[in-house]
Parts: sequence; structure tokens; C-alpha cells
Amino acid sequence: MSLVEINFDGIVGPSHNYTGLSLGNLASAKNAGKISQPRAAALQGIEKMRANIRLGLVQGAFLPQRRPDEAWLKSLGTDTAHAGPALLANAMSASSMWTANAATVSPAPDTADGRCHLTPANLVTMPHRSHEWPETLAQLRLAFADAAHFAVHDPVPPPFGDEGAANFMRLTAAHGEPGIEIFVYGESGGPFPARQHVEASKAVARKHGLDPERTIFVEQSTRAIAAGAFHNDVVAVANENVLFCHEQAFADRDGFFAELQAKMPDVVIVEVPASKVSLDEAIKTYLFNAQLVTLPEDGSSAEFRTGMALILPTESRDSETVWPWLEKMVAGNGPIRKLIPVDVRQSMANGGGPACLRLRVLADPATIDTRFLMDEAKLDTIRDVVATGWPESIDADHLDDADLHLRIAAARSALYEALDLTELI
Ligand code: SUG
Repeated sequence: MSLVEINFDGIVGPSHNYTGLSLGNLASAKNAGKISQPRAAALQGIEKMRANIRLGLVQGAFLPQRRPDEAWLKSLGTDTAHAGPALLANAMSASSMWTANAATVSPAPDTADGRCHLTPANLVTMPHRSHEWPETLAQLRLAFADAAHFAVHDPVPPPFGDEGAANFMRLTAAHGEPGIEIFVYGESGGPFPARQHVEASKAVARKHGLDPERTIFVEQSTRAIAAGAFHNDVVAVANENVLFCHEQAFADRDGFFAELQAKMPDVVIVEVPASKVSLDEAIKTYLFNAQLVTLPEDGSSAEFRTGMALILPTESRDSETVWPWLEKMVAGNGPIRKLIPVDVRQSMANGGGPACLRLRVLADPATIDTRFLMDEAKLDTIRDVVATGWPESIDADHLDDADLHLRIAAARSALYEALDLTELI
């Protein structure tokens, strides 16, 4: 069996809108009330997937959830006609597109039973995200139904907030070998919530059967959360033996680096100093919310340390501070050699960069339900469904439009039908 990294992107749903629901997410707050473009948003996401396939990366996708979430409103004793604007906005969010928050994934080489373990995130801190997990769980159970290779758990129960892979990193000497799994939690975010509770991280690690000797729990710095890094993946990203992070990402930087180096002596830490790129600039440009990938063209396993690329938002390229620093970095002798900007502006306006839009699963593609795996022909099919069915724009002040709800439902159903996943509608 050959394990490969598969990126499962969330297809942006037809209800994508800007109502500023995420306290501590500066882009979401800044764009509250603006008119969104669901069709353009989904097309941007599809083109990102296509570009990654063309780079030789293996691509999967998860589907948009039912919005407005009638079942959730019903559980609260109301419905779309009576919920009122605030609750309705929470029921209309397309936030399941950010699949880095769908689950935490421990690949097979790291777990006691040799299977890949997945735990959907409960996302309890934010009301609009707290009702994502049932549909996420249903998709995970279908995509990873092969019990010989996967274990799909229930989410960690409240009150311990779990935000999934956005607060998780894995470092490894080579694919197929056991990794070091790093869980990043928050204690305090100053004025903003710390969304990842350490008890949730520990519960996930226990349930996944991880080796405590190869597991690290590290606190995110209050300063980073207070500056707008509501998830660790806004200030750090890891791939194979490389950690790329901001100097102020962690509460105890020196202690964390020492523990990491002790557990993994050949780790390469590429740190961006605050004197070159401030936390504010990092959060504005999302340079860390990048897919740090090993490109197949560069990579036999013996060589992989010299061929990594950062797939990062065009906002990073547009920054006069960040881009020159990155260009200098790739020109040097470090492991990251290429910068690939992608346009995901519609998602970015809600605080979701390229890395937020994907969940990494290390697995043999042959063990996964093929309906969740993408190729260019399938992306063409999805593009056609989106281009005809997705609303071109949604005004955040008119989320109560019953015709819009019908249109969103029909568009979503058309996608599930096109991908032969009607049992999930
Ligand atoms: O949870 N935005 C998402 C962005 C998630 C980004 N994910 C990662 N960093 N992995 C969030 O804050 C905004 C939704 C709104 O305002 O309607 C939102 O939910």
C-alpha cells in the first residue's frame, strides 16, 4: 500500500455570504454586510483544485452542507420564516468550505492500531460552525468507510472546543514513517476567543491511539490570537520535516522548539522574524495559510527536502513587505523553493486562505470512496453545475429571501446528483 497526501478541499457552497459571524477573525468582521459572490467563490476554489492536480498533487473534495440548516433551526424550536436575522445568518453560513476545520487526521503510521484516525471537529465556539459536524461526520463515514484502513470517531463533546486540523501539524522524516503530531491549543486570546481547548486536543490524541512520546501539545500565543490568528494555521504550517512559522506564533517558542528538536533532530524550522513581517502583516496577507507541499517533480523521497512549494494567497504577493521576504527565502538554500500564488479572494474575505480550504489525509487513494476523489473531468462537471446553479451574488441583508433558499437547495442537490452522492442529500 502506498500512502500519499491527499488534499480534500471544501467546495464553496451556494449560500456563501458575509455577515461577520466570527469574532476574532478580522477579515470576517471587516467584510460584514458586503455582497458576496458565491459563484465566483466556488469557481476560484475549483481552479485552485485544478491547479494542484496539474502540479501532480492528489486531490479530493467535500461537498457543501444544507443551508439554511433547517434541522438545526428545528432543534432550536424555530424555522427559516421565524428565526430572525441573527439566527438565520448562523444557519446560512457556508463555513463548511474551510475543511481544515472539518476534522483532525492522524495517519496510519502514527496510530496504535495502524489505521488512519479521523475526528470531526465540534466547532462549538462559534454558533454558525457548531452545526457543521453532523454532515461532516456523514461525509467522512462515507468517504472513509473502509474500516480496515480508517477509524472515524464522533466529535469531542462540548464544552471543549475543537477546531480540527487548523490547530494541528504533523512532521515526519518521510512518508510512511511515524510522525510527530503537534496539537496547538489556546488559553487566552485577549479580546478574542481561544477556540481550541487543550482538553479537546488531548482527547483526540488519546482516541487516535497516538504515542505520547511522539505527541506535542503547544500553546498558541495570546498575542497571535489577539492579532487575529484565530487558528494556528494562520501563523504556522508544516510539511514533512519542515515547520514554517512566525516568530510570535507560540506562547513559549524556545520551549516548543527544544521539545520538537529533541523528538525530531532533523526538523528544519523556517521562522519569519517579527522584525521583518509583523503579526499584523502576516494576518493581513495570510502567507502562513499556505499549502506547503512537496512537488512530485522535485521529489524522490531522498530529495524531498530540497523541493517544497508554498501555495499561498495572491494577497501575499500584493504585499510590499511579505513578498520580498518570501522571494529572498526561496532564493536561499532553504527547503522552500517555489511560491505559487492562487486567487481565493472570496474565501479570503471571510478569513479563509488556501490552507483553510483543504484537509490533508495521508492514505492510499484506493481505500477511499472514489466519489470524493477529483480529476479534471470531475472538476469540469462541478464547474458546470456551479456556473448554472450557484447564485451570482448574495446581499447579507437579505438572507431571509425564501426564493434564495429554494435556489440554494436546488443548486446543492444538483451537485450531489452530478457526483452520484444523492444518499447524502
Ligand atoms: O471559522 N470564517 C471562518 C474561517 C475559517 C478559516 N479556517 C482556518 N483558518 N483553517 C472562521 O472564522 C466567517 C463566516 C462569516 O462571517 O459568515 C467564518 O466563519
